[in-house]
Amino acid sequence: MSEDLRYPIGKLDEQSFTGKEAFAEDLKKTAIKEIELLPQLIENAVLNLDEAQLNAPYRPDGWTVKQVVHHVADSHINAYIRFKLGLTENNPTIKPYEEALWAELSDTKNISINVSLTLLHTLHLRWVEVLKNIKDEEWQRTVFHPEAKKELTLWRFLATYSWHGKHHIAHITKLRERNGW
Ligand code: NI
Repeated sequence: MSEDLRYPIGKLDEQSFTGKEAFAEDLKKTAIKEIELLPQLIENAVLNLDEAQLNAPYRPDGWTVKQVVHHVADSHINAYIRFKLGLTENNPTIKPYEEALWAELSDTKNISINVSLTLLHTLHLRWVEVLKNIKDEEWQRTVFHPEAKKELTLWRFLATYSWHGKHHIAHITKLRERNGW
């Protein structure tokens, strides 16, 4: 079977965690730990890459390594806000965003990935502090996604974002493996 360059760890719904809407302590701890480790793991994934390698697409017509790193920061800023909205308001409508267009803006083009790595380290400190203190029953709190037109639980979001970090790190590590970098 040929390698799936776009979904190297599979899609979210293929992950065993995701179908389980019921709260489980062990799954929660694993997912929060993965989110906690993400900034260090993505930093490790790009270690010693040079400028040309950072500007290489992780797959044909895909984002560059640089865009992937800045995208993870973009996405997780939104994630943090979604959790805080969901914890403090009753089924608030969240704001989808055009991630492909965000990845074309000047900050993604012109700012060093070190800035987004630092941002991820600090952002995840605050985000994980929030996650660790969500009470068992609060995981079933919802936000409303206007494009999917459905209510999504914070529990579902936890699965989504633990997968999301691993998904993008694999884009970078698999690219390095294929190229012997
Ligand atoms: Ni993404």
